[in-house]
Amino acid sequence: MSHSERTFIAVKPDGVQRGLTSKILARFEDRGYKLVGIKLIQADEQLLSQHYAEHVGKPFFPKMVSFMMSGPILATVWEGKDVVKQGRVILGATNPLSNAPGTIRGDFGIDLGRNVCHGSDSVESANREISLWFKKEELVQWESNQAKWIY
Ligand code: RTP
Ligand code: MG
Repeated sequence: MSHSERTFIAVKPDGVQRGLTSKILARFEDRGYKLVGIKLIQADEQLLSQHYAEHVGKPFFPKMVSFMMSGPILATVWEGKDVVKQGRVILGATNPLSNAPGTIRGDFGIDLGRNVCHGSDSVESANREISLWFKKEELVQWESNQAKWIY
């Protein structure tokens, strides 16, 4: 069984500083998604302006960029069936008032800005964001040996 759909999930500076990275990775692993890329990055304004190109010029943009530069970001790429849409479900809604418990944002935050994590909002965004944050050789294609380990 192989699924090529991939998404870009990032733990934002607040999530890294609060020590939530392992919990966030666990939610994707527990759901059955495959980690194919991971690194800690101190993002600069240029990268963030490209990443959030759709928001350049909006009133909240400068504050959002300075928050995203306030510490390292854990950048990850996950692979699996419907991972883009499912990733957004695992993250929770943008509006804190719509966040159900059980989602990352719903469990770990109440703030619209400091919302712990980012997830690509479409397959097109995912492909664009993955190529922005990762070099091709930083993504690892691998197969699980679980069938050989679990009887
Ligand atoms: P993200 O891109 O970070 O995963 O968040 P998202 O898709 O759920 O939300 P999006 O609309 O892409 O907005 C990007 C980030 O901008 C901040 N934001 N502030 N009105 C506001 O002050 C406002 N609206 C959005 C949020 O931190 C959101 O994560
Ligand atoms: Mg977004």
